[in-house]
Amino acid sequence: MAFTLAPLPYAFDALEPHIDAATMQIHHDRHHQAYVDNLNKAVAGTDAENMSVEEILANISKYPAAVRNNGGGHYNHTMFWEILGNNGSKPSGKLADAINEAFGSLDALIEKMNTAGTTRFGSGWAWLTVTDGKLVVSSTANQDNPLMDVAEVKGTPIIGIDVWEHAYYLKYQNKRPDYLKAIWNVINWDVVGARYMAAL
Ligand code: MN3
Repeated sequence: MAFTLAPLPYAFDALEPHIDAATMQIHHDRHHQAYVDNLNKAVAGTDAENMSVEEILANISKYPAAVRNNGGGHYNHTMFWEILGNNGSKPSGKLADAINEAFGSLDALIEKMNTAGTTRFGSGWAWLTVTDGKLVVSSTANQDNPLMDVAEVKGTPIIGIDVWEHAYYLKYQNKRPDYLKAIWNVINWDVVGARYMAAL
């Protein structure tokens, strides 16, 4: 059973003006499609062909780099599209309580995530992860993520922010901090809250 690219769950221009339509279209239709295609090539004829991407990531140290890069790329982008949306939501319920407990406030969490994203040299991701029931901020290089057995901070990611240049260069050029500031306007906190509850 081959891995497939799901359609973007909203229009390409749904995140305007914070994330532009051209970036979303290229990012989803070309970059994510390439991760899916290359993952399928990398697992063809191996045991991983019939595993879920989560199962593969949990034992990623046993696989070649092509599986790590493209399996991570497929998982990370699938989650990225889901946690974005322009619905004006805010953290609520148990997630809001957990954010306040761990970081003091939503603004403090955002600042910590943006520092993680800004200081990640080269390409990678900033993460909010549930680790042993607690919320933790971290970052990874390339397409690594906290589900991988090689990750420094392991757990279940509930927010992942793509800091590869392809995620922001058309609109923000070299200004990664401006992109990171803007993206918090289009986080779908209802989805993040559901991911949090599922991760506990
Ligand atoms: Mn990307």
